[in-house]
Amino acid sequence: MTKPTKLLEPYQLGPITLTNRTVMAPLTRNRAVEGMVPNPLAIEYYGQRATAGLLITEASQVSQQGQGYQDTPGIYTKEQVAGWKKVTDRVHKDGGHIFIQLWHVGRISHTDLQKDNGKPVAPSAVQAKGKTFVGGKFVDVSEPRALEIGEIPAIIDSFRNAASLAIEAGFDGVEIHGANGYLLDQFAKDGANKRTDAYGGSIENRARLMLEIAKAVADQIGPERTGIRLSPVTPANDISDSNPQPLFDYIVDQLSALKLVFIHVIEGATGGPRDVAPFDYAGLRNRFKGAYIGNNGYDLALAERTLQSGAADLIAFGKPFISNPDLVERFRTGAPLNEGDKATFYGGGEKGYTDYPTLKEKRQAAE
Ligand code: 8OZ
Repeated sequence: MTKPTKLLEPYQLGPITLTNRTVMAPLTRNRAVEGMVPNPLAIEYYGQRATAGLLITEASQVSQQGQGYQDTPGIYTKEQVAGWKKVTDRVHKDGGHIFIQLWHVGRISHTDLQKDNGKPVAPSAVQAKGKTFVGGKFVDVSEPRALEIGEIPAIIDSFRNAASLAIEAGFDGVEIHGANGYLLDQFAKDGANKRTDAYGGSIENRARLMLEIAKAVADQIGPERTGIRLSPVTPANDISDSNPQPLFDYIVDQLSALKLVFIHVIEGATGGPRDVAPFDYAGLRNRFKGAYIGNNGYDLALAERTLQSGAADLIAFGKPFISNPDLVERFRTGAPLNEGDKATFYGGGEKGYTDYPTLKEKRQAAE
């Protein structure tokens, strides 16, 4: 059995002291209520997991245009801010820290979710091969339209505004969703970006939107409260790039110059093999002055080994945190983990959300 030592050490992340080096990865759960307000059950759900060093919320759209699946929460209305405030209050009361993930899906959306049933927006009018979940079923994503260059400032504003609302809602900071084939990843990668203006073509041009948003958010709430998630080689949501290494080397150099507090890197294929394509993650880590959060398929042994080797500062766990609210305690004691129930990952209520037992509850139930 691996005895974690480094994983359970505190870590200073900008102005906040994390009690350990585990991060709860952002996890889409599709349980938002009317007005895309977080479900009141989210208070209990995140509260139960407050022993993670850092919680990162499920991806939360910065505008209606940025939504791509049914019942994902937003961070653009006062009702949403009020809903999130209850979540952050609980997590802080329970001794945890929490960032919100700011999301714009770009072309991974459906006309049913868009204003006046319009087309989703994207760098270019290229439909992704993939599905989204709307109206209770999986359907093909819609054909998008290319954003006009004049619309880009409003997209940047929507992230700046969401970041400001996040602080109002009591979050310790934000993670910009730059990964998994959503808008910022679509702009960055040449499989989806066919533009010929200042936002397409060269690496500098394709990275521009992600970096302008990172700068706008950091200027608004402070770089020490701004992180970003990246997925250099994932094929998720039909995204691809012909040469990701120089692209992400450039992006990370720029993010480092902006003094972002962390990069959160999905190593390999999201939720799949870590070795899907050759990529030098250590190179990214060495270029970046802030914290490196490693993610994707880590178990306790790999997490501890990675931290010990210095290849990462923090490790994010996704699915293990769905089914183990007391994941950190289980790691500390070497206890077995609960299995997750895939049928309740997306949508629904308490079942598979707030009802996974802690070790203590399991023991009490057995008595
Ligand atoms: C699972 C289902 C829907 C969205 C991501 C936000 O992959 C997501 C997501 C995950 O980053």
